[in-house]
Amino acid sequence: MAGFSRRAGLGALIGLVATRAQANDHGPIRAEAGWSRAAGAGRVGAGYLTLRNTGAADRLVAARAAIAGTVELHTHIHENGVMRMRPVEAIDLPAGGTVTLQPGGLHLMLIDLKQPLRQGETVPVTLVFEKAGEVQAQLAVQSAGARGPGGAMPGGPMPGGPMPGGPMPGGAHRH
Ligand SMILES: [Cu+2]
Repeated sequence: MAGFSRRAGLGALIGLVATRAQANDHGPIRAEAGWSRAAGAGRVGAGYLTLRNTGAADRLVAARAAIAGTVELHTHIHENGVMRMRPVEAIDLPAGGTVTLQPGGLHLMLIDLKQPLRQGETVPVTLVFEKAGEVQAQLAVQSAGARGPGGAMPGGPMPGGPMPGGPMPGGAHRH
């Protein structure tokens, strides 16, 4: 009898772990259409994606990636006609809402790249939400001058239109 209950307990534990893993995959928040731009090791890279929330209001509070020493949450602000980046504490995701991280706006900043971001590769990123916990995202690396995730963009140019002052040079992500 003792052996039986031990096995039953183990089964329950495995069941619990499986449920938790499943809850992560099918949680209220999905990260879609993630992309990045090619960048060299030691440099910084940017991460763009769309966050879809089918649950309660939440906040993206952190992110990490094996490829980068640090991942920061950034936004762009216009200051005297110049576009600058600024770190933000969190990115709000309204209940049932969608937030798009895109060039010229909110983005992930992959700082201190341990390996180059190579065009054609896909880089995994872990997003940490205040309530939903961790959500996995994939960034498909585009060319260094890409404006969008390539074939995944319906209707052509980015909704925000081209960046004032033309394409963002690699140096635009200097701090
Ligand atoms: Cu940035």
